[in-house]
Amino acid sequence: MSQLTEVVAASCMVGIVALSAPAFAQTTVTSFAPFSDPPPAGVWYEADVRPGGTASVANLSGVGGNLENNQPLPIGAAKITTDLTNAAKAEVAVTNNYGIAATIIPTLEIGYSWHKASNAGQNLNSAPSLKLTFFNPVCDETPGGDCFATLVYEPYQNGFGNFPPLDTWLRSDLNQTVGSWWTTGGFGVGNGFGGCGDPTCPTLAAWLSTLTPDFSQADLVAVSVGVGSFNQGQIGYFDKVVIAGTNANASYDFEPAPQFQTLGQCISTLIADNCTGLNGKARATCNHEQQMTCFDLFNIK
Ligand SMILES: [Ca+2]
Repeated sequence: MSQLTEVVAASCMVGIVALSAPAFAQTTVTSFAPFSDPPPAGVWYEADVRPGGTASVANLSGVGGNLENNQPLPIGAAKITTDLTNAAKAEVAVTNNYGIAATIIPTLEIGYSWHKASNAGQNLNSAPSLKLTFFNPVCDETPGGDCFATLVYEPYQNGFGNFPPLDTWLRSDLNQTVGSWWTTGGFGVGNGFGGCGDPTCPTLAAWLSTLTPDFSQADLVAVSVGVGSFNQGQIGYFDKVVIAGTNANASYDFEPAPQFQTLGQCISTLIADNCTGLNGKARATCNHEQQMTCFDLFNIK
């Protein structure tokens, strides 16, 4: 048994790893749960998938090009699509008790990698957008307030050009001053319907200082990624969603379902392949993510 294999074997057996440990664990997501209300915390689910829209986890092995070779976390990614109808929409989300706006916006670090694929007849502006939904269960906004608002980050409004690059993995890492967001309305401001009435939408810090005090006490309850509606012909991919600076930090890697029937089979493969067998890319050493892959796949913490 090589020294490396011993390290891997020992790590797998005890589940404790000292190599390049990230600030928090990476979670592997192999599918989207069906819609439910309320959804289980921490579970990615089909928050709003309408006719003509699809949400799945794609295996990118063998597709070639930038999509396969530059993906942030091989071998798979989330895939969201719309057909050539305005009604089509595909939005997936994860919910949790992330904390209230006043507390977490100053510390929030949120990012995702996204890819907009070529598709004849598609809307060329849109790309997978990132959404933050805030809800204040005790406020009483009038008039028209429901104490609920979703802030939407659109790549085409954020420095990627009016027509974001096609067939290229790109990444957006956002915080209170990096990234601008339009609002679906609430907390004293009407629905922006995709715009802001201004070339630049407000940052999160700006929203925190301009919306009503009820917003500052609202909980961030959901993080979503979506395409549509009124964005026809989208083939969007996303991966490596990182949510930090909240009460429920997480990093998500979207991967096809494992071909392993048992945890032992998974670990055996990991060891036999010197860590290369689980994600399709050779690496010099087994890093933390690789070592935790089997445990994540079988939901063993
Ligand atoms: Ca992945």
